[in-house]
Amino acid sequence: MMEKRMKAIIFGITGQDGSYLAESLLRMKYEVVGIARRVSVDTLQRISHILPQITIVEGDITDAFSVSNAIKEYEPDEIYNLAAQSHVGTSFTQPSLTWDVTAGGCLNILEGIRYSGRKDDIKFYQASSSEMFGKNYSVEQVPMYMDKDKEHSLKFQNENTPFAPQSPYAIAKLASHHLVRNYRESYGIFACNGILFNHESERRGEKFVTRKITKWIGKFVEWTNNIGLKPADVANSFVIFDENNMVVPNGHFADQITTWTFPILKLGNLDAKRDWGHAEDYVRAMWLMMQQEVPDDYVVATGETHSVRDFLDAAFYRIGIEEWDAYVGIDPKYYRPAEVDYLLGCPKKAKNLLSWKPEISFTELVHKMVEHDINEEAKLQRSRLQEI
Ligand code: NAP
Ligand code: F7E
Repeated sequence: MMEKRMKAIIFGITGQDGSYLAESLLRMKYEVVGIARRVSVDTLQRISHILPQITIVEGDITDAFSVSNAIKEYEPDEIYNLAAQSHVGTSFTQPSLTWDVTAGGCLNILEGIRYSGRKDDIKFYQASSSEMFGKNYSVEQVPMYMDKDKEHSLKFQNENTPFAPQSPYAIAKLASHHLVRNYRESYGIFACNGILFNHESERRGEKFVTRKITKWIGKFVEWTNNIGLKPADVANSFVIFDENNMVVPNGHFADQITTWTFPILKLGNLDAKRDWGHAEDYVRAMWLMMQQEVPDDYVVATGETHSVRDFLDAAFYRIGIEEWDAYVGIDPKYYRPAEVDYLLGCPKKAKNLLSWKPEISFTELVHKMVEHDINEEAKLQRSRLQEI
């Protein structure tokens, strides 16, 4: 007898995680249905290579009818809610939209499951976030690495760390987090929260700090190629024109603006620390949570923390530049009204109960992203030249 194929609905399939999760489920022979909203531009780029293998359904997570209709029509075994207005900075300027999508959307799915007539046959995954911890952390006294008699305090967040959200995004995620727990306890729905710490990739949205940095590096390397220099050689010869914030190699002039100058990278808070992993590792954890007998909430993280400065160090180092200060300017417009300064997740529970561990290190992550964006820019340049 033919074994029944598992069927999953992914809300947020066009996003970074949605694309990796869809690929991974297809590899496991799932039938994949993706809900994508109608927008005036193409949002299917991240999944263009797998489009023939998946079913895309038009729907918006804020529209309760399209959500419940999709759940009724496609009768999934698993539902992954990855849809969100996921940019923390944007949540300060569009709090109401963030609330509707990031909190209301989750409620629409939970209600859709509750009234689907199959509530006991559907497993639900909610994309919770380390942002919910906000300024909070737990502290543990641990032995010093070299001197076992001495202790130092380790600050971390795990499933027991109290939440103290610092942004409209985090508050909306926390509302969803509690809704998931409440629907699990009230209606016996298999619903779990993955409290995922930052995870990035070559497909990361370009407004997040990691990708913003690696995209800039990709463009910068292409520019240095065009003027016949290596990135590290520019470092020895460039000057910065303050008024324009342009990189200009010595002996050239700012009025030769298009060819000989390049805008510096403008960022906000460089001291924020994040626990950064690779998205491919993290979608594996999502699936593992859904294969358990009992639904539960899990922290997914690497257990390491790095500042934005550390990311810059590793990214610039990849192109042979050790001193990057002059290439990076601070623009207060990227500061947030309230910041999350420090995130370091303790993934012990996920390691013990899901046998999950990340495979891609921080340095590998940075290098993968930098190399990808250098190659992408080179490809773009070639296609531009072919058009001429
Ligand atoms: P992402 O790239 O920003 O993707 C978000 C997805 O949500 C996109 O597919 C987007 O569709 C969709 N979406 C937005 N508004 C929608 C609406 N009204 N109706 C239907 N779909 C809508 O985010 P990600 O990095 O993949 O993250 C996936 C999820 O995990 C998000 O919920 C995020 O908040 C959460 N999370 C992410 C991280 C991280 O570090 N990446 C950490 C913790 C939690 P469009 O393509 O049309 O915009
Ligand atoms: O900021 C600082 C910024 O926007 C990281 C989302 O996936 O992870 C993500 O949220 C840090 C912050 O990610 C710029 O102030 C400096 O301290 O890349 P980000 P995020 O806010 O940590 C969590 C877990 C999620 O759930 C979210 O969905 O970098 N920073 N300069 C900057 N950030 C940005 N975006 N742009 C800058 O120019």
